[in-house]
Amino acid sequence: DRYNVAVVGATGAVGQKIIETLEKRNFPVGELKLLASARSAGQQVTFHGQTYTVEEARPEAFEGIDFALFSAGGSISEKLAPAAVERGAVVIDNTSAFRMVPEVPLVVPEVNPHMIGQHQGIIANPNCSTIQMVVALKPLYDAYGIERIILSTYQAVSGAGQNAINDLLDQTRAILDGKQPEPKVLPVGSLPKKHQQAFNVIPQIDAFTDNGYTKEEMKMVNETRKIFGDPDIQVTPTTVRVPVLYGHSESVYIETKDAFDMEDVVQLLQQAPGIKVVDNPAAQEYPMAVTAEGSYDTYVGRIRRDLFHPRGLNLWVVSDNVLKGAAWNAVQIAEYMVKTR
Ligand code: A2P
Ligand code: 11C
Repeated sequence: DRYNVAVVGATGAVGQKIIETLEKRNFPVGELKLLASARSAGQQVTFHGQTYTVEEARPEAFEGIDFALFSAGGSISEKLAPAAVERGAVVIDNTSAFRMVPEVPLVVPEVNPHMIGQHQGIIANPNCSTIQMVVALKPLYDAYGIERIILSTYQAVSGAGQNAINDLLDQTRAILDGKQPEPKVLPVGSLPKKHQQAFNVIPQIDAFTDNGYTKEEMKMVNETRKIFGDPDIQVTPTTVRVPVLYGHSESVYIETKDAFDMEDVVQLLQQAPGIKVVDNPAAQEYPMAVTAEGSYDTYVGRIRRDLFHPRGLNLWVVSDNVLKGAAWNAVQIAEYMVKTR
């Protein structure tokens, strides 16, 4: 069986990786539609040696499509996802548009694949920084329960799209040439004030909400609770942008409900799907952004018990934000649906 697939946002940082992932995984693609804004209509993309032409995303483009993978921003999903569903497609949406809608499953296949079957046309892909954290915490959640999570992120610019990648490279080049960089994108593309990202760390990802936390931080709170189906987990996040192109890193501290043994913790992590443990301090081995770049796995290292809290545990969690954090998680959901139908 073959499936007709539409990629919405095909020219973007995530869209390009979706196409690459479909190809690498040999996903049974029948017809392939590459959709973006009118600006890129006509652009050509190669897939399995064949040339495809990018088209403008319009409701009619979803005629006959089985899977529509969206990553063109929330407003495009709000407008076009219902049009795709009406035409019989299953939408796997990378944006935040539908994540917190109660009827929409918010899925990470390693954590809550059982939710996929409950979809009513739309399945939401969580935020990249949430995905890698819940993959790492899932085996520990199941074994010991988790009472609270305190975390800080070190996020790559690719999370903010292709323009943010280009701008970090431009800024870096300008500074190396002894020029003053002119920041154009970060911290928030849609807000007028910009900060230098090259050689700098910015403690703001997305806009601030009324409670002093950013939208990115509130995604980590709300999405984590929804994915675990546990409204009581306490999550306190600080999300930060660093001058890295690909790969989000996270310092994650948890307090479990039940007591744990450190050897068991390491073994549970080693055996869990989607996780690679890299944790050998004596050899200076631990996950880094460059370790994860290009990989589908979530890397965990620096595993150590808190010095004071008996049920406190520290982890360092790294994953490729555009792969497991977006493109791969979306294709993985589609693969799961194909396998279980
Ligand atoms: P385009 O390249 O034509 O602007 P990124 O996250 O890297 O910024 O990518 C965003 C993706 O969303 C791009 O593929 C972009 O296409 C697409 N996009 C932006 N605006 C629209 C729109 N109005 N309709 C369809 N796709 C859009
Ligand atoms: C970032 N996590 O790294 C953000 C981007 O909700 O899918 C992810 C936006 C989203 O900038």
